Amino acid sequence: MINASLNSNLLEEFNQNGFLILDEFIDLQYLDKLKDRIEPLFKGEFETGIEPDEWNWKSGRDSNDVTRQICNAWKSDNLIKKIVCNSIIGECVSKLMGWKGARLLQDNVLWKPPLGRSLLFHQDASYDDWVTPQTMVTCWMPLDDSSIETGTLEYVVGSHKWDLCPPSGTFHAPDDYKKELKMYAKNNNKILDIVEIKVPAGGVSFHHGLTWHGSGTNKSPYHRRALVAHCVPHDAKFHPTNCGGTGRIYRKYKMNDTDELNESFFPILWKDK
Ligand SMILES: O=C(O)CCC(=O)C(=O)O
Repeated sequence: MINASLNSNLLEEFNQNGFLILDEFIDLQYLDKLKDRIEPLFKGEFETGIEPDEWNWKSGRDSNDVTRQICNAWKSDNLIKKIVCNSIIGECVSKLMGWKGARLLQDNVLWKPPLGRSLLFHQDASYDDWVTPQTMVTCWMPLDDSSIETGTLEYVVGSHKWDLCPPSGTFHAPDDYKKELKMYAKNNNKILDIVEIKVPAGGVSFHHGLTWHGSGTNKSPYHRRALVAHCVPHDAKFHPTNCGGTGRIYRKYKMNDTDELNESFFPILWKDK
């Protein structure tokens, strides 16, 4: 279903740039089936009967020109679960980050329709201060060919070597999706080297949790859909007190008398033997 092998050159590329693109990752035979799952999800049709944790857009209720996002569709749909909970993702992200294992903290289904607006430049790890260690790596899997015209993901090359900057600004459809990034760069004397990535459907881009990234408006007549797995080390725990970022939603999964991230809500994808 997913195939990848990472060699030392690819690991070096990730360490150098803060991201790594592979043109082939998900078997192409699954792409149409995966795309077919997306519209029903945004209509509230859930195969497992379980509602996802976050859901910013509903068919018929919300404006058409925003990027549609669902968080934790794996709980609602078994095919999406097979992708975002795949052990190959866990093994790849562990190797990239030098971890002994990886756990899914959260997935995203992203659907940017024609004229779908931008997503704010941010660092993924800045949203997970409720987890310790506060780190992350993201596996971004486009289901459609992505390019500058379709509002692809944009990275600031090398920004994974910068400090963590707390989240600020509107995430969905901000007036200027680079505003916070430009402010951070100005205040910290950073030079911005931004690349708009081109990844074919079925490929993957991994990025470090500190890598600044965002995406512009879809100016093409085509839909731009992606599945995303946000991963943390397998032995990450709930932070004892922090509940900022997305913690206001996910701390409800903390069990009594333990800081462990429970396997039922944050599945382990892969562990070194
Ligand atoms: O697909 C996008 O436009 C943004 C995705 C993103 O922010 C992420 O995967 O961390």
